[in-house]
Amino acid sequence: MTGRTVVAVDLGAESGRVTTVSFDGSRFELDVVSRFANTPSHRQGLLRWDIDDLWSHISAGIGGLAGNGTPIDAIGVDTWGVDYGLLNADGELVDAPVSYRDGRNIPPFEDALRALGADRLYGATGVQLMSINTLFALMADARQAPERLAAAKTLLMMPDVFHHRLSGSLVSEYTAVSTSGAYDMAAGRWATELLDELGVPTHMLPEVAAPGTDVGPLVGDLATGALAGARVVLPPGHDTASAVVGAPLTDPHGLYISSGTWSLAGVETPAPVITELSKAVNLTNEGGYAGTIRLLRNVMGLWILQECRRQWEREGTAYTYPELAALAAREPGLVSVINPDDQVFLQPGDMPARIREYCRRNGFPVPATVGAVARCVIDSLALSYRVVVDDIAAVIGVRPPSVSIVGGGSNHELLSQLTADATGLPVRCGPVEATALGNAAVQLAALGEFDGPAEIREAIAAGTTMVGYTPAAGDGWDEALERFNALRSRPAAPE
Ligand code: LFR
Repeated sequence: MTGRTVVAVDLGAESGRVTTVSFDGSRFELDVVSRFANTPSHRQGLLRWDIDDLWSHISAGIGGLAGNGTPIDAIGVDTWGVDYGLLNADGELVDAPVSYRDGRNIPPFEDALRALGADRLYGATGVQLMSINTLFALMADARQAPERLAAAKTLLMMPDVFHHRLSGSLVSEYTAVSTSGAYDMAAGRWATELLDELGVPTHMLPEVAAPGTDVGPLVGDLATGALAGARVVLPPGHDTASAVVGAPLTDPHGLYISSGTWSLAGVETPAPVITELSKAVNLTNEGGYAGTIRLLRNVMGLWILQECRRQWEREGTAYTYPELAALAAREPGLVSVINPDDQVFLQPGDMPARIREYCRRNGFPVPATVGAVARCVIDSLALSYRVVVDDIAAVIGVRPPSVSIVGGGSNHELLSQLTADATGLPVRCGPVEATALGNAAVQLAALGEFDGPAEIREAIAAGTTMVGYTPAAGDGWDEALERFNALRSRPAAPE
């Protein structure tokens, strides 16, 4: 037994966690040492992240380990994708990073599509065209706040903003960079020609480092006691990339769904798949661990239900997720469906009202009750996954034979069962902590504990009790799929 302990910091767009992960040569042991909220707020006209608040929680969580008897071998941070911080020549943030949910990206996104076309944008990067991509945020900076970019010496993707605070490192991690829509996935370099054409300066783009890179020792006041010898090791910095490492896939073409605020559904491939068809169905090629590619679709995910819940709370009733699932389960299925990826659902706000308006506009029965709204969202997510299975099958020529759901959404029983029903595939759920496990396992691999993803997944599978769902023979899905596809091919509604 070797016995190593690393710290996995995982920041989602709603909350963050600091977890210690110990590995004794066969089993993982996780201990969440701190949990905190991550709430963007409007400042200077934009929806921004509070990096100092996040850092105070992260450093308090890590700092609390200094007095423990267990030495910490390494620390790594993963976060949501696409967002970035701009650092000046002194290594300080030029200003508070902007959230991808701010509406500022939408005009540049539409302009770039008009000016260059989807072919050029997709062909240059291999990344799903979405308004949230870093590329469009950088265009917004270049247009509205050129001084931000002029003052920037280095752009760091969000995980690396924290790796910089931990170690002084000024590189950006590959999987995080791969979400930017500004990186050429086939060539493995920043898509500088594309950025030039769109008027985005490139002087601040950093060197890109692979997951597993040791970027130096922990520095500063934190480096004391049990933390004195800790290294800062880049995990897959994009939370989804860490979650996919933590997904106990056994089949090479098995579909994973990393289920949380977003649902990231796809397969692992050995190389980017950038074809006419992958472009037509808008599948993204994000970078994975050990040279793999995550060929996936970004589906809006449980965000819609989270926002509904917040609205109902504002109106006076605080439902728990299990309560919402129970209310939804009592409703008849597939009555009204929405396209979760419609732009109208992206920004925070009164989501139940938007869903009702969407159903009215598209000629579906308007969901009147809390249960009916929740059911509409859950059915629609299951249909989205079915479409991903169909699209992946068409693009790679192999139909995924099974589905593995990981992350916080993997304990959502109704959604898991409906995913099995909608796709006709067996579904296995777990682990809930796939992201922290994947993050930690890559650090442990860098320390010599694992020899690649297969070994990592074997160890994770051995330590996880997974819950299985078998597709129920049911009708209605094919007909609902037609309605759903008709919605998806309609142009987005005017705001
Ligand atoms: C999930 C995630 C998705 C990314 C979205 C926005 O947490 O990282 O993969 O598309 O957040 O960054």
